[in-house]
Order: sequence, then C-alpha cells, then structure tokens
Amino acid sequence: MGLFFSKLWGLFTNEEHKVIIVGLDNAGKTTILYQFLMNEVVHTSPTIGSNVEEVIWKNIHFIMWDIGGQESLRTSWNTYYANTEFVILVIDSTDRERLSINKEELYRMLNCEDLRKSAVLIFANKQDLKGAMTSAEISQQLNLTSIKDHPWHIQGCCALTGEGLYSGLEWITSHLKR
Ligand SMILES: Nc1nc2c(ncn2[C@@H]2O[C@H](COP(=O)(O)OP(=O)(O)O)[C@@H](O)[C@H]2O)c(=O)[nH]1
Ligand SMILES: [Mg+2]
Repeated sequence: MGLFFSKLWGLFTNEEHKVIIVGLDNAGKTTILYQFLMNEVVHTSPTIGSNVEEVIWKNIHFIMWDIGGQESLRTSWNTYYANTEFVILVIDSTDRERLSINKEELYRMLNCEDLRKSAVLIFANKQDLKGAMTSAEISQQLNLTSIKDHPWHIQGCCALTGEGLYSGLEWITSHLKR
C-alpha cells in the first residue's frame, strides 16, 4: 500500500500500537506519559507497578505503558514485552553514575525474544539541567551504533516543557508497522 492509502486506512481503523516506556526510577517516564496525554506538568510520585494510558496523536492510537523503574521492579519489565512495537527508554541525562545500568538494561532488553521486532526510541531527558550529557555523548556511551538488529533513535528532550517529545513521537510514527 502506498503511504497515502496506508494513512487513509489508518483514519478508518482503530489500530493500536503498543509502546512501553522504561527507564530507571526518576528518569522522567511518568512526566513524559502525561505530557503526551494533556500537555501539562503533573506532580508525579514514584510509580509502583505501571500506568497505562491511550495516547492519540495524528489519529494514531498508542497504548503506552509506563513501567516502574526501581531496581526491585526492573526484573518484571519483561512481563510487559509481548506485542510491543516500540520501546521508549527514558534516561536522566544528568545521571552519569547510572548510565552503565541503563546500558545493561538496554542490551538485556534488546536480547529478549519478545522485543525482537521492536524499535527503540531513547529520550535523553532533562536537557534543561546544567551538566546534562548531550544525546551524542549518551549515544556514544551506550554504543548505540553497534545496534544493527533494531531500528533505534536518540532524541534529547525536556519532559517538563515538552521540548523534543513530539520529535520523538514523529520518529515513532515514521516506523509504524502496518
Ligand atoms: N528539570 C527537569 N526535571 C524533570 C524532567 N523530567 C522529569 N523531571 C523531574 O524528575 C522527577 C522524576 O520524574 P518522574 O516522571 O516521576 O520519573 P519516573 O520515575 O521515571 O516516572 C520529577 O521530579 C520530575 O518533575 C526534565 O526534563 N527536566
Ligand atoms: Mg513514574
């Protein structure tokens, strides 16, 4: 199907695309989810378990799961993986100490059979803060160019203002499976 017709088709169907938002605690996952929902900053508290919301953008329906990132919860991330089209990995760009944990979790995920066909968007969040690592720096530290078997993209953002979030969603939209 041509792009035009597949877009037109999208208008008449309610296809849902499953997205999971993962990352360490305090990265900004819940703030991002609620930015997508209503463009306003909400006061978040550490997520116990998960939040799930339907985000509709440009007539595309996304089911977004925001999964708690505390250490004790990370082992259960894989229970959310089935049928996931996109993984959004949110990174606190000021958290240099835990970047290696992000790297471990990223490669652990990429090796999971259930995510074999998933694309990965990495949000280098908190770009508004002094001392934040740039997306180029994070990309290098995570060795993203070594990832050949999944489409991936890194996007700098600030979840508080929303800056960069829709560029990320735009990338996701351009990689939708039909
Ligand atoms: N300065 C700044 N703070 C942020 C940003 N995104 C999230 N935060 C703050 O970081 C804290 C953790 O955010 P939250 O969404 O609860 O993180 P989660 O644990 O990943 O769900 C909250 O105090 C947010 O207000 C950002 O882009 N810039
Ligand atoms: Mg949360």
